Amino acid sequence: MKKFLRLLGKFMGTVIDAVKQEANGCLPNGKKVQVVFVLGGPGSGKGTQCANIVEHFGFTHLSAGDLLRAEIKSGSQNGEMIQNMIKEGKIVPSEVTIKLLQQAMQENANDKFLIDGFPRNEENRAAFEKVTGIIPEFVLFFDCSEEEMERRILSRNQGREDDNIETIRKRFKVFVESSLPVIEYYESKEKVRKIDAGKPIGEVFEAVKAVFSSIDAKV
Ligand code: UP5
Ligand code: MG
Repeated sequence: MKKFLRLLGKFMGTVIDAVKQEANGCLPNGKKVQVVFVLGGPGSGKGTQCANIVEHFGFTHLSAGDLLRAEIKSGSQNGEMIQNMIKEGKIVPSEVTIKLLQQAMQENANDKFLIDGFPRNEENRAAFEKVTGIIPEFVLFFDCSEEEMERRILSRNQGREDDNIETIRKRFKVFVESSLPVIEYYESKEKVRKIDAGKPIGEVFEAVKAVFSSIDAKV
């Protein structure tokens, strides 16, 4: 009986290692990281909730949009192209965004990352997986009506060039046509944790906390 239990324990350990391996990946410098993708429409509250998650669960927040905006400001040779794409609500080529995300993960001492606003289309998703080998632990999806997202963005006042009604409509269209299929893909892999993001910030975070706490309990 003891021998059987020992063997069972060993087997379970191997299974757990395999599962962990599947949800992780390596960066070019060999660093192993754990990644959660945070997805949802424009203004659904990704950035707001990521700030809360960082405080409570020790992740580092990487907003793909913020990294691209920083790239424009840095005067990089891609800056003008990125700026034009963002103004039109279009998706910047994968290689640009993936390079920025990879660099940010390598430069940061943490090994747990929230990647906010990426992948935005199937090509982003497949390219990231191919280049980095990283499979997300899970995908947090903030589900919110367009009416509410529009209201939030229009009252945000952060001076973002894409926060005007014309670009907002384009961003919504790109989200439905290109980004929702990514969420459907992860749904088929049972990786999506869907949150009702139309509620007040505190209530949304309660739901988010429940997701992260159950992960913590498993580790
Ligand atoms: N707010 C938040 N939660 C609230 C709540 N529950 N109740 C009431 N108000 C709430 O929130 C938006 C506003 O709503 C804030 O004022 C907040 O206080 C309030 P925020 O947390 O900022 O929402 P978020 O989902 O982060 O909205 P954001 O506008 O940043 O989302 P987008 O996905 O549109 O923007 P992102 O920066 O990710 O991308 C911008 C552009 O960059 C894209 O359109 C694209 O052109 C380009 N891009 C790429 O090409 N590739 C990428 O990988 C990423 C971006
Ligand atoms: Mg944001």
